[in-house]
Amino acid sequence: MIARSLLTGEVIASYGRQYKVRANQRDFLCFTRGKRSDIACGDQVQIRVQSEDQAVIEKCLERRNLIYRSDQFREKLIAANVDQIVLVIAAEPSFSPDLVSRALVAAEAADVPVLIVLNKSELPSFDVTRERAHSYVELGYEVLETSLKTRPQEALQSLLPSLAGKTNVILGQSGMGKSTLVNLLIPDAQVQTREISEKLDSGKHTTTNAQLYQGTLAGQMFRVIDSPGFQEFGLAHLSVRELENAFVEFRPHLGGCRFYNCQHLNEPGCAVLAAAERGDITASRLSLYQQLHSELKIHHQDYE
Ligand SMILES: Nc1nc2c(ncn2[C@@H]2O[C@H](COP(=O)(O)OP(=O)(O)O)[C@@H](O)[C@H]2O)c(=O)[nH]1
Ligand SMILES: [Mg+2]
Ligand SMILES: [Zn+2]
Repeated sequence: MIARSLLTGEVIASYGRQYKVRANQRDFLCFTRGKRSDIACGDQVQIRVQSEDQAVIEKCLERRNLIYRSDQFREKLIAANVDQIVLVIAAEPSFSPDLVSRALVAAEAADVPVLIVLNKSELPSFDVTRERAHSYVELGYEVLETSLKTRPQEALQSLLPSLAGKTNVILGQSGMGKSTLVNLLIPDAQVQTREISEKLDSGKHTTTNAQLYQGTLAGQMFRVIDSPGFQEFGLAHLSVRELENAFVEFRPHLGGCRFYNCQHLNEPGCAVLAAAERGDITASRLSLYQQLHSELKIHHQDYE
């Protein structure tokens, strides 16, 4: 590899401000120039080769989509250019409906389909979980039940058709079974992780933000991006417009409000509030919308 040459590659792992980029079937440990940290696992980037295994990211190419969380102060990029979000939830530890709903809103805002995996189906408390998750089915989301630990082969059979041929990013709170799922889908995941982190400077211990794995099962190719579990899921970066559209069941009512810039909080003649009044929108979803609205960075509606 000629030093200083420019290559295009894909970010296959991110560790804070360091990245692993695969270009021309080789892996490079990459840094960004300056303080730039707006690069995500799955991004296509242009790198300038510095040595046999190091390079600098010069440019991030245009993304198809970006999954990220944010609060008032910072943004946490999760993954870019994905085909599907696999949201893992379980009976124990019990999942937070608030976090799940926020992840669903993030998915809709990025226009990425979601597959919900209800894991630990063999546990006695599973019936309660299924009931609590029923609202997602009603919203139209695909929900699959698995017991990744006790019935892995069965889980694979039901999951594979939905994952094959796609780049899937796995999201969920910790303890739900994300790593169990990655290890089941990618039997050599630990080897891939080791290979990727080998060249990282061992003196500076870094945590992995996200990592992309490639797998083949039953002749089907797919990719999986593993991400750390989250305890919070802020969406402060959305506009009001993006937020209202991210609630799938709001969509038929948007445009029916008396005021063109209605924010569906307490305005007279609001079609969303009227739908909630009739029970077409649940109280918990409306209150999540209003909570997220209060957390937005920009509160004005940008209509052109
Ligand atoms: N009972 C039960 N435990 C499971 C199942 N799948 C995973 N686990 C366990 O749940 C714990 C958390 O799993 P892990 O994959 O590390 O979750 P993560 O934090 O989301 O990555 C581990 O002890 C797993 O063995 C399941 O289907 N049933
Ligand atoms: Mg894990
Ligand atoms: Zn309204």
